Amino acid sequence: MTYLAKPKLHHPTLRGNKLGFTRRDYEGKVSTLCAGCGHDSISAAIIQACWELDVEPHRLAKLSGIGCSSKTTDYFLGNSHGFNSVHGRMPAVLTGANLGNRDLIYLGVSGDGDSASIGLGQFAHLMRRGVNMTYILENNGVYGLTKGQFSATADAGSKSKRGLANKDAPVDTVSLALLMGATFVARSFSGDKNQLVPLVKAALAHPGAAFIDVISPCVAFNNHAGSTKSYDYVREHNEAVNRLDFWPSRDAITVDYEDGGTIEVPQHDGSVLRLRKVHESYEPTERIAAMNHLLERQAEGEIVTGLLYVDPEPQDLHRHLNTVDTPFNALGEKELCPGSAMLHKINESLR
Ligand SMILES: Cc1ncc(C[n+]2csc(CCOP(=O)(O)OP(=O)(O)O)c2C)c(N)n1
Ligand code: SF4
Ligand SMILES: [Mg+2]
Repeated sequence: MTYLAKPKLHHPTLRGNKLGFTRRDYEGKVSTLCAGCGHDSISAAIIQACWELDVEPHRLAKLSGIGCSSKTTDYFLGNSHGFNSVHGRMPAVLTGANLGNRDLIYLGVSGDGDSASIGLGQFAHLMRRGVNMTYILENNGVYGLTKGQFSATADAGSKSKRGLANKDAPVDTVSLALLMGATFVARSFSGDKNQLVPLVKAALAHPGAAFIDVISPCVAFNNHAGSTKSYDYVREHNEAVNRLDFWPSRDAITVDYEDGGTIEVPQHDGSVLRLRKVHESYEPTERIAAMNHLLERQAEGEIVTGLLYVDPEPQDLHRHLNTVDTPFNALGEKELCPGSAMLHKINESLR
């Protein structure tokens, strides 16, 4: 299939967004993943979210590591910047790119092997530094690309395709992201487009470290009875804490919910998150409450999904470092090399 180029023709009735682009303009190459792989549904959600948000493709940079999940950046946003890095090293490359040009929208895509094994340290530091980006972890509990070994996110007791039970405790990337200081933390399911698309939109608009763990079944190696990352298992154990709507600006709010409590979280840029609570007591702006809820429900065997935590006043790496508003890559030699007198002054101030 890979040698078949996608046709570029669009049906004349396809609707355009504010920029005049159709949804197809946000697609990438033909996917080479297994038919039914959850990762393809996540790519479709990213395409939909970027189209609905009117993202200018040249303003977005997508970065990934290694794995079936990390290959997906080739299958969406074919007109955006892209960098497929090495295994577990996407966070460092993304951080460097973000420091060099703060004006782009950064989207990191990774797998559970890429993030929770070889890349665990990088993952933790990306979150604690508050790098302004959206990190989507396509979580299937196995190393899909290397033929289905258990990954570090596989639940204890979960069975492999050949019937062996996993004995090790899992790394819960959502708990870890909360602990490390990410300012937007969510979990979703590749099979729930209605939940996932607004989450991706809200994460892309969030001016800080946004993390979405998406359970994404591997149909080749982890979709059997006994697996806790199969389509059937996730459908049966999925407990949404809330349903999210995202408005890019305050003026556009037209919908009012009738049932269940709602909470509105205004963002810095004037956009608004509106959450319909499924669990009345759930408070998404309290980090400790989010961690407690997650652990309590996990103990009951539930997979909690939805927007679990958001900080309406996030700070990012550039704020921490007090960098100038102009992206570094747009500064000239004069600003970057202010001369030996200035260097001397800086050195003196540090003595
Ligand atoms: C340094 C290094 N070690 C090991 C590998 C082999 N390898 C390739 S992909 C992968 C795991 C991918 O798993 P995951 O990130 O969960 O992606 P998935 O294929 O499941 O989407 C491994 C171990 C590698 N490419 N590079
Ligand atoms: S091996 Fe698994 S993760 Fe990889 S493409 Fe196939 S179904 Fe998807
Ligand atoms: Mg995986």
